Amino acid sequence: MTRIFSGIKPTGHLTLGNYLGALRRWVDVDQRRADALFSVVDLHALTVEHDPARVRRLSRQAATLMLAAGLDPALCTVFVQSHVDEHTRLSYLLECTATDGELRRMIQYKEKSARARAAGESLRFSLLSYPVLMAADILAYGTDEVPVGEDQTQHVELTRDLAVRFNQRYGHTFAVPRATRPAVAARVMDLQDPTSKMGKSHEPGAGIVYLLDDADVVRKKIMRAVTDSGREVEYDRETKPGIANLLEILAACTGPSGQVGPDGLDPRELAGGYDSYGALKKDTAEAVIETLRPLRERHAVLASDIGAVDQVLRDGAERARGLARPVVDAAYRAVGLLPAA
Ligand code: AQP
Repeated sequence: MTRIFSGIKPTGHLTLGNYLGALRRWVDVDQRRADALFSVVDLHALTVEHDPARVRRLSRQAATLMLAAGLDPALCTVFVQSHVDEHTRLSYLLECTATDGELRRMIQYKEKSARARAAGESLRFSLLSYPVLMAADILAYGTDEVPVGEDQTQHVELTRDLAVRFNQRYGHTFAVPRATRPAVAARVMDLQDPTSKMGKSHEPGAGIVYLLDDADVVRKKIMRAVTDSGREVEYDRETKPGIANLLEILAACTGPSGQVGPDGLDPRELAGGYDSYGALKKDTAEAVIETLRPLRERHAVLASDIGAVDQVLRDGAERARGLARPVVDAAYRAVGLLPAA
């Protein structure tokens, strides 16, 4: 059976980008067709300055939202990365496989390090090595597919390179995974700056729709979205990034029969139905509100029984450990480390 792994970093409140670019597909498609593991990858939240209490709170909230979105522990494994030691054990071996040059070429590293430097902040070494830990997350489970948004595909490419290099040097140890992406909304952009992605750790959040925003707040944010010059509603990411973003969001939130479907409609076709920006914004706002409504309702129920969420995470970690340990032990033996007696 195909093995799938993917994760969410608890670096902020989950956004519409996380949902449309990743989470919804995990729920609608991936957990039903494969042996899928979904993780709150909390170690990745430590690569930048963070408040420990906030990371803890956001980790639990992310897990609760993943379940509220429809991940079903009877169908898939939901767990917290730091509960399974194999991730960090394997990460070190992969650090011994990766090169400094290939890590410095990662676009996310370049962007985040430039932002940190501009703010006069020092860089943590883990910001550079983070894609190696991500590779360990994936390779520890013999993963075949990694469903991710567009911004993560380069990291999955690196994971493939490391797996192939390791296998060639030390003998076949890892499955070589591939990235899969949603057909639309692979990169949801910030409503106030449609040339940069909607990122959960970006401040301030006026251009970001959070999954737990009230309907009124969602409506306001979308109605105030920055649009482009001209009045034609056309799908063109280059010349009309604001309108293209709204069309993509609308497409992703509106299935052919008015239902939410895994891949939604074609944003180009939708553009033809609008002769004003205002009407497009209004429909987009309502589509987003309806898409998020069931998730918000289930979140309220789950958040009132956090013991049940913690139990799901305990069971998930136990299963994940059982899958990862033999793979990571085999990697330790392959590189020449003496097995513990
Ligand atoms: N704007 C987005 N559009 C589409 N997909 C997105 N994803 C994130 N933002 C968008 C996808 O969500 C999954 C989980 O993301 P992550 O938690 O690993 O963090 P990230 O990719 O670094 O995204 P964020 O939310 O913007 O976090 P920060 O601000 O901390 O960097 C991934 O599959 C991602 O592709």
